Amino acid sequence: MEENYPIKRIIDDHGHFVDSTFENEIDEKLVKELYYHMLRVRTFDRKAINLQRQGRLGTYAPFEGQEAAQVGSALALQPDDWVFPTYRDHGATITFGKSMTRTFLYWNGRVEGCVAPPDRNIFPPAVPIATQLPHAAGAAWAEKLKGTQNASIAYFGDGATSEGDFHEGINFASVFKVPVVFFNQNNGYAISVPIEKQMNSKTVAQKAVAYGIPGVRIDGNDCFAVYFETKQAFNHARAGHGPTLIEAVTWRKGAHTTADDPSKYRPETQGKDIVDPMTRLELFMKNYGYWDEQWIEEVKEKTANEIDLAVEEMEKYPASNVEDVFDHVFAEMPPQLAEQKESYLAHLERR
Ligand SMILES: Cc1ncc(C[n+]2csc(CCOP(=O)(O)OP(=O)(O)O)c2C)c(N)n1
Ligand SMILES: [Mg+2]
Repeated sequence: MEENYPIKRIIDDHGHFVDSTFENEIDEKLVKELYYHMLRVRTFDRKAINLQRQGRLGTYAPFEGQEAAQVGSALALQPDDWVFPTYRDHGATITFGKSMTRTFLYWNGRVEGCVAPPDRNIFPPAVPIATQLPHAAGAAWAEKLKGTQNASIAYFGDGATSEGDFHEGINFASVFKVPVVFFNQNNGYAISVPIEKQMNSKTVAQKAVAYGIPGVRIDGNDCFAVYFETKQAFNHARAGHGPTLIEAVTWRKGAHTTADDPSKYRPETQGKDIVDPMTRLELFMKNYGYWDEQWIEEVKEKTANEIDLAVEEMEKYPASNVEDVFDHVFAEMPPQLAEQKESYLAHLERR
């Protein structure tokens, strides 16, 4: 089965073309767009970890190492598409247009952090694993019934493929032939569980066979492979041919969250041979004459200023309020929940 799903690459680890299919579509605009967004979200990610360490942000889920997968796929979307992210996909949502301020607010436990800009269809991050797949299929179905060209993308991890919602979402999307892209980031682990203990299939992509839809396995650290394969999957969806399952093979460089210590379960040397996605793009830019020192300095400065401003904005909000956890679930609070809220507030009072 693994042989049927070779990992597709456009550039190699040294930033040289290995597949020329899309060579004519790779120009300065696209290269700089990919680099700019990858740099921007990586800087955001590192800042968020620092803020958490300083006690200025709550628990945070970092995505360093997955920038090519998240940015490459987000840039393949059209503005009216729907995005269903997990707690690790803020690289994708920020690229698609979610504000950095609101993304910080989410990690500070503020409900405002779940709000997307009015001109972008971005759902709040799904923390319950795989629950966003049926939602993505449903939104795509609605677009199909309305007769639009809009599609949806569901982001999810390798661990999510063990959940019932993964199968329900993909089966439904396949049966109703709805325009959705199931974008898997296989980063090797579901918290401390390595993929070999998660499943007996050798790839995630091969699971597409069971639903009669295309399955594609790509190098998730090659931003070009991600961008062009996601675009193809969207073209397929918009043309009325239904969903695609994409497996982007990548690597989570850091911890599962800031509350996790990967040295407890990941061998020290594991992943050290994987070339960082930004390094690969930098090498490509140097190899093919796209490297522009002055422009790089400009985007670094622009990004640093943007992030400082977002932190400032975030810190103007009041601290998170535990009552929000109870207050925003139902339009009218059921008695059991009211009781739980009261009892929890009394507990805090006693403490
Ligand atoms: C339904 C459900 N079960 C368990 C958890 C606890 N949990 C949080 S993250 C996670 C691992 C998910 O791994 P994966 O899908 O590979 O995504 P990654 O974190 O690697 O991006 C688990 C089990 C949860 N959030 N929801
Ligand atoms: Mg994972």
